[in-house]
Amino acid sequence: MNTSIPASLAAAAQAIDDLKKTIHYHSHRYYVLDNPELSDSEYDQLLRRLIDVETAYPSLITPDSPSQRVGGVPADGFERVAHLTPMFSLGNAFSAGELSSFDARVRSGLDIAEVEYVVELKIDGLAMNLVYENGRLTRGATRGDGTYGEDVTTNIRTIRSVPLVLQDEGGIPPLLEVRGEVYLPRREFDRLNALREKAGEALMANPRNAAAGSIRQLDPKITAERALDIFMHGLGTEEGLGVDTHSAMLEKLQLLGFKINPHYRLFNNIDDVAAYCESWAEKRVDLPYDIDGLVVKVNNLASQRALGSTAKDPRWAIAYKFPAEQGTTVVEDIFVRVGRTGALTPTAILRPVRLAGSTVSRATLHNADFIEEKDIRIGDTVIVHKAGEIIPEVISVITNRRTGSEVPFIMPATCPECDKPIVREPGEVAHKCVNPHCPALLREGLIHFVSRDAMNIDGLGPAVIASLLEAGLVQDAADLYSLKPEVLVALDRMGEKSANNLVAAIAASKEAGLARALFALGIRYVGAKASTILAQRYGDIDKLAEAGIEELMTIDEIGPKIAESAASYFADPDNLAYIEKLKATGIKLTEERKAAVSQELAGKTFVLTGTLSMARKEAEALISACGGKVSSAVSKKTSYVVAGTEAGSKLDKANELGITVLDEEQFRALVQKPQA
Ligand code: 3B8
Repeated sequence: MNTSIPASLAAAAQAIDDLKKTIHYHSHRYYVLDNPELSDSEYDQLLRRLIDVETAYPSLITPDSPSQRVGGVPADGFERVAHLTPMFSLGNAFSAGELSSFDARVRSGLDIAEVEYVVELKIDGLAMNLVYENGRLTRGATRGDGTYGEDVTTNIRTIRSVPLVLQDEGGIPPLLEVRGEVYLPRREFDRLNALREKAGEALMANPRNAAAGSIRQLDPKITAERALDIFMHGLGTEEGLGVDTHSAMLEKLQLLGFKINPHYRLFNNIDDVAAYCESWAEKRVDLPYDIDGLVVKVNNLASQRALGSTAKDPRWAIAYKFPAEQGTTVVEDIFVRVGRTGALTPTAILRPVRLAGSTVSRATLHNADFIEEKDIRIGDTVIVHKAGEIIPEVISVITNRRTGSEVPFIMPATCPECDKPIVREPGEVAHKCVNPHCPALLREGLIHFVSRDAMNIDGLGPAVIASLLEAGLVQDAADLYSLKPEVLVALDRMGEKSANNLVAAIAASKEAGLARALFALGIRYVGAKASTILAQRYGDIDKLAEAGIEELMTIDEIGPKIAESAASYFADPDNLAYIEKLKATGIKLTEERKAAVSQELAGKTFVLTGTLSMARKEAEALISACGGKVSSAVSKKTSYVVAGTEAGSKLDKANELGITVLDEEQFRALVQKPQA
């Protein structure tokens, strides 16, 4: 290899171009195909040579150069960026039966008897969205809230199996948004943790957390040192890819230079899908990376589009999760947390144990009754249970392991945060701090206010909230809206860019709408669902505030507990003053109503059977927009049975009971939805 530095800019440009092409070729063979032609040292020499030439001619360094994989300069924070197409998360199935229900929904939604499914491993990592423009990687972003993610392009470039430039195999798509899962191979996780242990640093809980932590490093050099990897498995916006099935898309992505997980399979019926999923429950331990289940997808892309998505998940894909796992460990301590309502929640600190693919080191103990009933003591050996992402639970104590040195837990008599006495109202399970000025209430209330299902403000984690409170910058959530970047930068670990991003995120949340704002208020029993129903019904917080308890009780799905709690919240002048303060910040406390809510079908119960040309969820939404309810079984109380094609036993039952049966056309007329 020529090792002299080119004498002219033009010669250097040519040399760099040749080197880049050669290195791209070999790096794809090495990192994606796992089939290198060069030894490691030969490859390193090429890279060294490229860096030498680029160092002599820095103006020729481009972001797609393989030299940039070692990481650039540390960032101040991550920019919030919009995905071209939103990224959804997947609904879960925990059994073959739940897969069958998914299959039934898919077939009824598509109105076809047989569906082709593709089944992939569900890599337990971090969802990533990559954008290629004219074949060049221009952006890598985390999933974030699905609409906006964090721009982590510099860190993504350090992952060797991410192509910086696509391979031209019969045409480069002008625009390609691809999705994948970044993960840390188990060996690499063990290696990093061994290093940490030696250095006396805290260990990382599991490969997924380690991958997430590595991607969110502000210093890309640290990311580059960790052998992250990625499997691509999906599409966002694209132009010119020219595929019509998911499996053809995977093959196409592979030709373009992406790494695809090889264990995907096609099936024509759900029983075979379930058998394949179940076969991985044991085989997965032999994989060099963690999976937390499998993903079942409708293979045909047009069918995927036809099925569409609910507010949260696609209707054309589902995650099959392995059944929960149990294990034994030791309760090392029990501590008490004060929640948003003042309720004390005892939490067990466990000796870390690996369950269902992650390390468990805490379990909720709910309340004093739970602890007493199970007789859980500090020092006990216990059986813990974990299912999916659900918080681990203590199932039982192995009493014959007791040594006599175990210490029973006693609920503190005073609040661990404000020292005021703890009370337990008769008939209530929770011990509570009833001090309205307890700092925990405000802190936890703010954490709830900014959380994902509430105002969804990115960059306002518990640590930042704690610093804001400590610095006396906020007295309530409304104060968040007058924070200025100049003030925020004075906080611990807050750079200028993060401060600007945070102020922008807070401002953006003003548009979240009434449903979220209502949920954010944290009115007791008024959860995300009730908030949506109330927002749809009233469209404006002032109208809601005027509705008394009797009126609220007439709303379907709003029970007496919710109605009472909401009515008494809006009867309190302090709360009304607080709402005026929120309004003054510019927060939108109104909501456009999805459908003109005629209450024509109030009190009517519908049963849907057979196949309709609209998705079942859409039919359900139309019914509920008109005030009706949907039930799954036909009874004397059913008002209407809507029968599509191939309606079965429910139609027979309806005829037997003399219930009005509607065909699709009659149904559409009733809910005022003409055929599209
Ligand atoms: C739709 C399809 C989310 C996912 C998806 O290996 C959607 O497909 C998704 F809304 O999250 N972790 C995969 C994996 C994840 C997803 C997916 N496919 N193989 C994964």
